[in-house]
Amino acid sequence: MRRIQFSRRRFRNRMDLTAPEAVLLLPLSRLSMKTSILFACMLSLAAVAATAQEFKAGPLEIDHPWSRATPKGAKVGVGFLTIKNTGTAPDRLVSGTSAAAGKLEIHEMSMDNGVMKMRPVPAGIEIKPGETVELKPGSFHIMMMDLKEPIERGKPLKALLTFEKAGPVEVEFTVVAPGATPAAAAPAGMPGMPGMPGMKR
Ligand SMILES: [Cu+2]
Repeated sequence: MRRIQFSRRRFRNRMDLTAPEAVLLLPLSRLSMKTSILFACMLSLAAVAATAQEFKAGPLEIDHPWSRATPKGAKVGVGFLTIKNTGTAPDRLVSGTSAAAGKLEIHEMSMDNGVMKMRPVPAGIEIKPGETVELKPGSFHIMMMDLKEPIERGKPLKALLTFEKAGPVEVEFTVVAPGATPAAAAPAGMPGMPGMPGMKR
């Protein structure tokens, strides 16, 4: 009997407290929700700004160059990007250099008797007018050979890419975690590509 009275009193006390509080809390919670939505928007904008970098060389648009962090002592790194040719003449990515690497090579990965292999593409990559060529895992990529130091996550990597007609253009690779694929670089619905393991040189 006593217990019931006690709990009832507590219940009433709580109700008395929550009634005015509820009035105060409603706009407060709305405000915090708005703030958190705004904050989320700001965060996603920052993420876009960090990954969706665009560089121009004449009629060529180079979109979000990205690379993967490498373990200590690793001698090779890899770079990916998208090149769009908005012009009327074909062009060709022929070479590149970077202070971070001894040399840059243009490579292609392909299946050879069920084994993923990569090979240099000395002639470079052609980008026809109106065409978009994607350098991506499992396909064309820029191989960074003889790395001077490991490629560090979050530390942009500068390189100079040279096109046959558009000439040289400085780009900056966004560096993601090893094995990671930036969302911007992997269109929805695209199956995850296998990384370097299993690849023979
Ligand atoms: Cu390669």
